Amino acid sequence: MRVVFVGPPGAGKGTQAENIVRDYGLYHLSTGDALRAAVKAQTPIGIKADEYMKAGALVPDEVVIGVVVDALEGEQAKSGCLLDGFPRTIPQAEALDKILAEKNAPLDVVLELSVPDEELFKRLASRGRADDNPEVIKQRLVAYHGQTEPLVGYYTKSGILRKIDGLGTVEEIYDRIKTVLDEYK
Ligand code: B4P
Repeated sequence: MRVVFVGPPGAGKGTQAENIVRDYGLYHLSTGDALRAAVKAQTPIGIKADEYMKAGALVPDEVVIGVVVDALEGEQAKSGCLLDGFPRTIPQAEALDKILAEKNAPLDVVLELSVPDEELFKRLASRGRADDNPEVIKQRLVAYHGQTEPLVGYYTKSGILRKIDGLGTVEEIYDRIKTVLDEYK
């Protein structure tokens, strides 16, 4: 099963991804985690990504697509994966379609985790990561609505989008996710 997780910053993608990969045995690729690791290690990609992440902007497509191509080099796409926070733009979605088509391993489902902006502000302010201050959160939401939300139309057209209500406890939301994913097992 190949799954994409789309949702605004703080929607709980990372939180729910942990449950999903544990129960469904999927390879987990979080571009946010991969980029943060690259920043920490000060690799050339990390040095480049850092300035964008600090400002709440998306890291350029060619950088992130490179990370994903490398990460999916092996059998992960064939045996099942959860792409968490990728794609985040239409060009990224088109690149992913191409990568997966070459492997003859198309996406099964795209989960859109939806949470209103007011709630996202509350969650992120209490998390306190380096990019969680109010100004940067505002920028990340602008980037989400402008660059990432168009993916909802893109995947609705391909007929694989499923919307998940992201309000409630972590357990309640995970139950909604399981109900959908069990259809694809
Ligand atoms: P990500 O690492 O993907 O982070 P995120 O979108 O902020 O968070 P997520 O939705 O995973 O929230 P979480 O579970 O942690 O991206 C970080 C940055 O990397 C981006 O801004 C961008 O610059 C860059 N980037 C990544 N991918 C990219 C791409 N493809 N293209 C370009 N740039 C890219 O939850 C947040 C908080 O809410 C936690 O504190 C959690 O405890 C809490 N929470 C979760 N569920 C809850 C619930 N049900 N109720 C209450 N609180 C909850």
